[in-house]
Amino acid sequence: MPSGIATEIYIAIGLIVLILLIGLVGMRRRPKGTEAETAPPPAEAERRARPEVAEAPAEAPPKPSLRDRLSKSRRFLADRLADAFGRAPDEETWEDVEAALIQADVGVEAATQITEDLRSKARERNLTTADDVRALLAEELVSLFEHDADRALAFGSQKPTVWIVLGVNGTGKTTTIGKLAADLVHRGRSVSLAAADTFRAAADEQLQVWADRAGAEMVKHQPGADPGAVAYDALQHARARQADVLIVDTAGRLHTKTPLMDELGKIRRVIEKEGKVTEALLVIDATAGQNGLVQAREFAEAAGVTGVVLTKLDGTAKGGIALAIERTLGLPIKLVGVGEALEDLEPFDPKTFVDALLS
Ligand SMILES: Nc1nc2c(ncn2[C@@H]2O[C@H](COP(=O)(O)OP(=O)(O)OP(=O)(O)O)[C@@H](O)[C@H]2O)c(=O)[nH]1
Ligand SMILES: [Mg+2]
Repeated sequence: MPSGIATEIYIAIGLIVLILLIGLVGMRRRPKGTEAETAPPPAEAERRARPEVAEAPAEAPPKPSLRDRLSKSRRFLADRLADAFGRAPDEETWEDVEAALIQADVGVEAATQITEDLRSKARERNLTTADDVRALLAEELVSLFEHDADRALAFGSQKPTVWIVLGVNGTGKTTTIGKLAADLVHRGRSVSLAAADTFRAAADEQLQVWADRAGAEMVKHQPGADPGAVAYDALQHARARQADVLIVDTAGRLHTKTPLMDELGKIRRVIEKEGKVTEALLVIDATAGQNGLVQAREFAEAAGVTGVVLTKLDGTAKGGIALAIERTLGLPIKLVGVGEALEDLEPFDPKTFVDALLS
C-alpha cells in the first residue's frame, strides 16, 4: 500500500475518533434546563413512585370528641377558674368559683352548695395546688348528678317499643328523633316514625327527611289531623311490619296552652290501649338556660316524662345547666345533642361530661 494513502486513512480515522469524542463531551455538558424539561414534574414523579398511596381516597376525619363539642362551655369555665385557681386558695378563690358556677348556669343553690363543700374539703385535705382543687371540683360536680339513675333507653317486652318525644317548640325534638332512628337502624333495629306534630306547617316533611336519612319508615296524616289518630295508625303500621321501635314526634307549642298537654295525654292513652310507652323523652334546649328549665318543669309534671334529652350543648357556654336540670326536675338526662348531624347524639354519663367540661 503506498504510504500516502495509508497516511490519509490514518488522518480520516483520527478525525472520526475526534468527532466522536467531541460528540460525547457535548452530550455530557447538555444544559440542565433541557434535562428538567424532559423529566416528570416532582409531583408527577412522586405519584408514579407511590401510586397506591397518592391515589388512595382520603380517610374520613375522626368524629370530634365530647370534649371538643363542649369547647364553648369548657373555655368559659376554664377562663374563670384559671383566675380563681391562679393562687393558693383564699376567701376570694371560693367567691370566684361560686360566681363561675352560677355564670355557667349550674344554678345558684347548687353553686353555693358545691363551693361550700369544696372549701371545707380543700381545707380538710390541705389542698393547695390548682390541679388538686380542680380535681376535687370535678368530684363534687359528678357527685351531684343522680348516681343510680337508669340512663339507658327502655325497650318494651313486645314489638314495637314505643317512645314519645316532647318538649317546647324548637328545642330539637324532630332532629333528635332523626338521630335516634339512625342509631337504632345502625344497630340493626327496624324503626317507624309517627308524624304526630300535625300542628306546625311542614313538620311531617321535615320528619320525612330524617326518616329517609336514617333508613326508617314514617306514618303521617293530613296537616291539622288528630295527633292521637296518627299515633294509632303508626302503631298499627309498626305492628304489621314487625318494627322494633316506634318513635312519636309531637308538636312543640308552648306549654302555657293547656290543649298541648291534653294532646300529649291523648297520644299516650291511644298507644297504651294496645301497647306500652316505655320512654317519654323531654327535649330541652341547653342554650335556653334557666328559662328553658322553667318551661320544661311544666312538661315534666304533666306528661309522665321518663328522661331528658339535652340538645345544643355544642352551642352554649353554659353547660352547667345539665346539673340544674337533674337537680330541679329530678329526671335523668339520658342523651345529649351536640350538633346538627345524624351522629351528633351521645349517651349522657356524668363523669365523662364533667371531665369534658373541666379537663
Ligand atoms: N347546634 C345544634 N343544633 C341543634 C341540635 N339539635 C337540634 N338543633 C337545631 O335546632 C333547630 C330546631 O330543631 P327541630 O328538631 O326542628 O326542633 P323541634 O323541637 O322539632 O321544633 P318544633 O317542631 O318546631 O317544635 C334546628 O335548626 C336543628 O338543626 C343540637 O344538638 N345542636
Ligand atoms: Mg319538630
